[in-house]
Amino acid sequence: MNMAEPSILDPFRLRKEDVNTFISNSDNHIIRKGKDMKGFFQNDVELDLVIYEVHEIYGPHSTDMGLTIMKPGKVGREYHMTKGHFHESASADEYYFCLAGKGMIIMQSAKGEIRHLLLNEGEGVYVPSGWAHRTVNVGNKDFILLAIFPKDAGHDYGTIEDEGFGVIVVEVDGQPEVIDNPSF
Ligand code: S6P
Ligand code: ZN
Repeated sequence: MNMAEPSILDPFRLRKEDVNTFISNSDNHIIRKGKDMKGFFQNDVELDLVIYEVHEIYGPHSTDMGLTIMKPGKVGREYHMTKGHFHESASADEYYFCLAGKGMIIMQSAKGEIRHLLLNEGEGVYVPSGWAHRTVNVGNKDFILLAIFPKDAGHDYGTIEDEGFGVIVVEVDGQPEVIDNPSF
């Protein structure tokens, strides 16, 4: 996260129709392409393929927000997914709300416990502190996810980049299935 000044926000309602308002107020824009995710999927990924984008708004006080927009698609049998991370701060938990599409949140604790939750439009998920989290677009349209997290959360990408999650999400007969990660 860079050190840009926090934006001061007026009260606002965020629906899927308001995504462009969020984007035009964002303080930081991240684009993750295949070349940023080498080694994350079981198969090789096309280097210039945009997998997802994140628009962040730095709140003026204790929280920041991230809006993740994930393109539908697969790399081999695996659905598009985020890199996934632990938070650097041991106490940083997070709330996710699905504004559009259909996704799955994979969570894994430092002890190795694994949970996966399906998220449809209008549904939310609580990510407790100490759990790594990854988002997977298991639908056939953009998956749009709002995240709210403490300013000091930080991202520890290294652990997941090195070890991965214990499960992957693949398409089987047109449906998402969570299976053991053969590379874990
Ligand atoms: C931040 C929050 C999200 C992710 C975003 C992209 O704590 O969990 O905003 O940053 O979904 O995922 P990743 O793993 O590339 O940061
Ligand atoms: Zn997070």
